[in-house]
Amino acid sequence: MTNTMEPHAAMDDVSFDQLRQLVGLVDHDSSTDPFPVKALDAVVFIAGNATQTAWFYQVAFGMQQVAYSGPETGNPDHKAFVLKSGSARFVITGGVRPDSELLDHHRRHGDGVIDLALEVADVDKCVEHARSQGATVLEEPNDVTDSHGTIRRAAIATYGETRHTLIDRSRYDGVYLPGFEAKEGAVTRPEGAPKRLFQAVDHCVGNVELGKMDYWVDWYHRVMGFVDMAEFVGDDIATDYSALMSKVVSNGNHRVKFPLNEPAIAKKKSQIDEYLDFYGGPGCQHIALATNDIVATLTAMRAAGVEFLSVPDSYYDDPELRARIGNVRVPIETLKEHRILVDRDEDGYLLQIFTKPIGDRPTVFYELIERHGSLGFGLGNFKALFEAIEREQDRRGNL
Ligand code: TYF
Ligand code: FE
Repeated sequence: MTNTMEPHAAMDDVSFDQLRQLVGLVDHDSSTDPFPVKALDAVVFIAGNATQTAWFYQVAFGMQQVAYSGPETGNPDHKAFVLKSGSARFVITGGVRPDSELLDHHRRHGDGVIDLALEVADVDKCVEHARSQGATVLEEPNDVTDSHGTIRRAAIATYGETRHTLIDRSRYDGVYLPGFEAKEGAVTRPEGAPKRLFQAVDHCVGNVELGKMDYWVDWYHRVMGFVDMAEFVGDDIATDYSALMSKVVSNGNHRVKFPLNEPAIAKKKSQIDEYLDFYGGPGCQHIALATNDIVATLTAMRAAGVEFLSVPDSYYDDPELRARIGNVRVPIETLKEHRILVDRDEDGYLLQIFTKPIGDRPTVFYELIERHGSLGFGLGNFKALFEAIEREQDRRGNL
């Protein structure tokens, strides 16, 4: 153990300045923050077969396995694979023993996100504040130690059966957490492949029940000191075409952004209702991955078999879009070829594209996002995007 560790252990070789551009950071004074959050520590998934899902993220998302916990390391209950891409960390877990609680969770919800773990400097302060605001504390602050040092951790409940584990890793220099051993995966990177396909997690979206969006927005304000981000989908857009309402909360410097969706009454079953039905309640709907080369990222993912939503030619041929977008890094013909969406606001522009659901249930999917100054979420694309999502719902037999 040395005390010369990086202040942001999860950052790796992605610098703070790169992150500023990649995920749209703003300046923030955390000294007055009741619940200062440094970063998203990890997105923790449950999978019906973690062994194969970890393989999928290496092959299709270009992630690198760095650590492992399981029966071979003294953890008979479940396996857990730790994967990295830049500052992003995914942990894929799956039950081994038939009586593992993870298997009960999986029976209820299928593959999905069980934990949006947050790196914080002061676990006790955060838990004390959360408790004072009525949050459910699932795990009291406690120390876990191994030869690499000590982690202080706790956990609070958020929407559905999702949790936020809080982790202070400032006194720890191991590869992930005590109980894990450093272990690379067996997948070899193809010759000439990009070093990585994405650099950071941009945002993680939660779907909550009808009428509960404002409750959860207020919960993130009160419990975690999160602030509103400008963009949201209000009643006007909801009733016209989106079939959902959405608001975005973030920590002070926007490093951690959590949009929250609820279903809206529409002609057809809302995509959010479809999620709630198939997931069995509220949960994490999509994770947006920040890339600085969306064309290269999605080309590599498509080659590995990942399927993306498609918008029609008319999206690109619309003179209004062309006028509004102006010049962007990628020629519009290239955007059209790859079906990449583009949006511009007063701060800049962004490029984005969405995968189809990646598992058996129509629940979790991914977004790739390349930001150039824009702090938004692609509001100008909502109509085209939601029509594309509804076409997929129709193919699944939605009324
Ligand atoms: O995160 C967002 O707000 C955008 C748009 O079901 C979006 O990615 C919102 C809801 C949704 C799909 C995409
Ligand atoms: Fe998104």
